[in-house]
Amino acid sequence: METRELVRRVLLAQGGAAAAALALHRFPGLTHALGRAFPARPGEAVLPWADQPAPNPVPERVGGLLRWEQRDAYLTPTDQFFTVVHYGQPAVDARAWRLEVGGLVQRPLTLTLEALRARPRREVVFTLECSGNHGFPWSGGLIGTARWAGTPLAPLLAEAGVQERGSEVVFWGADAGEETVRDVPMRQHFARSMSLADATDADLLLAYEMNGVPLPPNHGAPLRLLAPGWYGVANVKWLTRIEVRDTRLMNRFMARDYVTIREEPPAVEGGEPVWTETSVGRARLKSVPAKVTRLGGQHRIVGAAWGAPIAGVEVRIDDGPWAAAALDPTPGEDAPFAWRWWALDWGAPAPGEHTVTSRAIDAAGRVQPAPDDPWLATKRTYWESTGQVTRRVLVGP
Ligand SMILES: Nc1nc2c(c(=O)[nH]1)N[C@H]1C(S)=C(S)[C@@H](COP(=O)(O)O)O[C@H]1N2
Ligand SMILES: [Mo]
Repeated sequence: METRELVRRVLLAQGGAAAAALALHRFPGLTHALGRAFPARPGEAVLPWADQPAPNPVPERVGGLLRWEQRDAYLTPTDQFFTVVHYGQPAVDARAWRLEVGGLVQRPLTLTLEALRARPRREVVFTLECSGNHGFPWSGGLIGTARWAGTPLAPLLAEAGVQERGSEVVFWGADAGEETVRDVPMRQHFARSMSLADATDADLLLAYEMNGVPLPPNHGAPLRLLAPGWYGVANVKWLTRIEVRDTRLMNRFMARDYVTIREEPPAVEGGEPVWTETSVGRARLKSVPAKVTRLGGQHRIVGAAWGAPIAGVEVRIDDGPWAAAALDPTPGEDAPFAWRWWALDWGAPAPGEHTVTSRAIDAAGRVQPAPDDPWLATKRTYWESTGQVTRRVLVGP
């Protein structure tokens, strides 16, 4: 069946949601309220996955993991949005708080929150994924999508006037903790950096709002860097200082943790393996099956795809052929940093246990790799686990 036809049928099956979805399609601007991509239908049952995630072993650092089966609204409600804190949540006094822009700039700046709010405002719908998502059997829910608002970063850097020598931009958080290197304890703040070219990308925002309310304390109040198209770790919370340098930042979060290490086969036969170590940066193409539902004996697989502009998603049941899923139009063509929801009607499969695997295809034709793809098989660290996800589901008689 043609995808367009499948989309039409899916929308018809959703009844009232269909009109809403079509209306969204006509007004793809981000000022509208986002609808519900493939929402729960009256009377439908969600079949529980047979493979439930293991319990979270680090609740002091990681919380609010997404429960894929329960997801319904397109945007992740703020109080259900996952959190990652490496040094705990700092106490930030919003009135005393200032943002400094300094280092290799001609005109260092100090800005209040009011001054930042008075600057041009922009919104973006962005799916924030921790690079550790799916790195462990418990961690498949480190993801959420919000509508963020803030002011673009690039004009601020231009106003400060980056000096000729400036090549790297460091984003400092208010949170700090003890790091020990070679037995030497040091108290350091959370920080990440980007090249000047990346930091002046027009999409980067200094965000003060999440889903229409001021940024909550656990998501970085009063201000965080919002880097659409980058993994979670680049989105520095509790931002206090932006500093231009002429050297790379080599702290824990750039050069020790969040480093993806690969052992690639020798370049020449009989040679040594080639080790590559890269700092986690831009998001990568990915998808998951989120839930299997059943309504009147008919089954449907619903899931999400993100990390790159999504051109399609394919689904495989057991060892069968790949079948094209229907993409929900939400949130529209102009939101390349937001997840797309997809669905595949599965009919009435034979009772028993089945596996469901999805793979996303991006606008450039790249396909989400299988777990045994060399790109993933040579990876020795858990970050950037972007392989196809297979879930198990028990279908009743
Ligand atoms: N200051 C600061 N910023 C931070 C972190 C942190 O520990 N401290 N964690 C990072 C990581 S690893 C992720 S995945 C995201 C999570 O953002 P959230 O807690 O708003 O979901 O924040 C990033 N920004
Ligand atoms: Mo993360």
